[in-house]
Amino acid sequence: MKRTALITGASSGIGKACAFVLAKEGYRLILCARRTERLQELEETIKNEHPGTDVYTFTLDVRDAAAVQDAISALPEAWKNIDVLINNAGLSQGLDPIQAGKLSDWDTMIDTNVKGLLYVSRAVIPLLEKSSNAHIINIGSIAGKEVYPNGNVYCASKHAVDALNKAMRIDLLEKGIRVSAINPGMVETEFSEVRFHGDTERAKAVYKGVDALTGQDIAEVIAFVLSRRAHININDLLIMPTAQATGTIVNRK
Ligand code: NDP
Ligand code: 8X3
Repeated sequence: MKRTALITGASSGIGKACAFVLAKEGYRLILCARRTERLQELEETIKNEHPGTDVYTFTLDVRDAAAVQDAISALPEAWKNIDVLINNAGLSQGLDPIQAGKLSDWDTMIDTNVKGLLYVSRAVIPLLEKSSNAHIINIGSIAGKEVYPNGNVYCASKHAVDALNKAMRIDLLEKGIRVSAINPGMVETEFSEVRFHGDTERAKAVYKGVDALTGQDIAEVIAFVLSRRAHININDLLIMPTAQATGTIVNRK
């Protein structure tokens, strides 16, 4: 029987790459994000590239607790058997010292990366409990393993994801639900453009002279983690570009 995966933040970057890789692996896909048009285009492209893939999309802002619960409750019966949750939706806003940080940036990061992940998990876990092979993948970051200058609140939000990943594994142990953290270093996606509020030049400079990871690189690792035999849980992976030693030490050519 085909497994069904729900991916948050599927409209771009790592989430979008996961959708393609899991479609290739034969998964049924539930894809959500805020940008509806992107999701519609994605559904069409996946169905063209991987004919026969079942895809269900819905627009969702993970910061809205009521909308999250309503969307999951409103899933058609055929889509209520969820085996895999990929908590990927997330972002960074700003790169300022803590004494100059913008409160709205802080709220957005905490509301999305921490509270959003919790809201989605709370709504989806009761459905995962019905699966005989359930797995939650939490997308953390190198920023959840170390703190770098001006990373303050983003790093705190990803440290929270690290803690929640561990907490989920404890709380869900008796349910047999696997929980894995995937913590990437630098991945070239829309991440920096979002962090710098649309300043594309500043965003491009982040990846200049570095062979950064791609969404595809991360998605392939996730597919590997998901495909282990049921008694194996890969707890926690830190995946860096070869040219990146820490959050800030990068070998640029
Ligand atoms: P992208 O900006 O390319 O993708 C982020 C995705 O998150 C988009 O699909 C976006 O969709 C979605 N998203 C953001 N806010 C919300 C929201 N409020 N509700 C629903 N969806 C939302 O970046 P990445 O692919 O790089 O980021 C994916 C994850 O990977 C994030 O959690 C990020 O922190 C993490 N990460 C990224 C790294 C990198 O270097 N790129 C490294 C380590 C971790 P939409 O705007 O349509 O809602
Ligand atoms: C994204 C990677 O190094 O910008 O989580 O924090 S970093």
